[in-house]
Amino acid sequence: MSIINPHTKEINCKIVFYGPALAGKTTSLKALQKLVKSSKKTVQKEITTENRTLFFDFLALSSLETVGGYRVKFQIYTVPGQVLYEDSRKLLLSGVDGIIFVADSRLEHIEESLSSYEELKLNLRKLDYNPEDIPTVIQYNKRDASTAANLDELNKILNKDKWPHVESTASQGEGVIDAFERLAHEVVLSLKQAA
Ligand SMILES: Nc1nc2c(ncn2[C@@H]2O[C@H](COP(=O)(O)OP(=O)(O)OP(=O)(O)O)[C@@H](O)[C@H]2O)c(=O)[nH]1
Ligand SMILES: [Mg+2]
Repeated sequence: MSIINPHTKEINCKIVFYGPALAGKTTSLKALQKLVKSSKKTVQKEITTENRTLFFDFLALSSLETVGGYRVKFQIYTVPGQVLYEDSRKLLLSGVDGIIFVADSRLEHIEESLSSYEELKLNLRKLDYNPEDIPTVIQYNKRDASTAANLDELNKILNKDKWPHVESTASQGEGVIDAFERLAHEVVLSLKQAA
């Protein structure tokens, strides 16, 4: 749920990177931080991370977009993908305005991506959201891997809900900005529709 601050004329939106363990969520957030900074957009940075995410990583970005004279800001979180942290994942979805689902493109990891996606929908429902109402982009990561499945196959298995999808190799910074901009566009659109 976006938070509107009439004093600072800002709308704060919450974006969550969700997906299975080791799919590349933290790598994507770090790449986003680096790339946005180098293209001179406003960034407040604060990433708290271990090699494996234990609770969340966080990045705040200020967009140049305005809605009704209010500047749009994004509070971006990654969930910990390891199976045992399900409670944290659910907690982090509270108040979400948009989701980047980071899937592992490698064929041998497709089951993990699928069960993480099903868990995402279940957790959204538990929080009384209709998953269809939350703008989502599917980011197919690890496109550089030799066992990466082709996009048609991935979409057939993982994207039955037909969300926009983007290919990425987060470890090389490729596709990460695309995925974020795609989602930011959808989130701003839904804010404008609600305004
Ligand atoms: N080959 C390749 N490796 C990647 C890519 N993206 C991330 N990795 C590697 O995959 C591993 C896991 O990446 P993380 O970003 O920590 O994964 P995560 O989804 O945050 O994992 P959790 O925090 O456990 O949920 C690291 O060794 C990354 O360097 C990619 O596009 N290609
Ligand atoms: Mg992580």
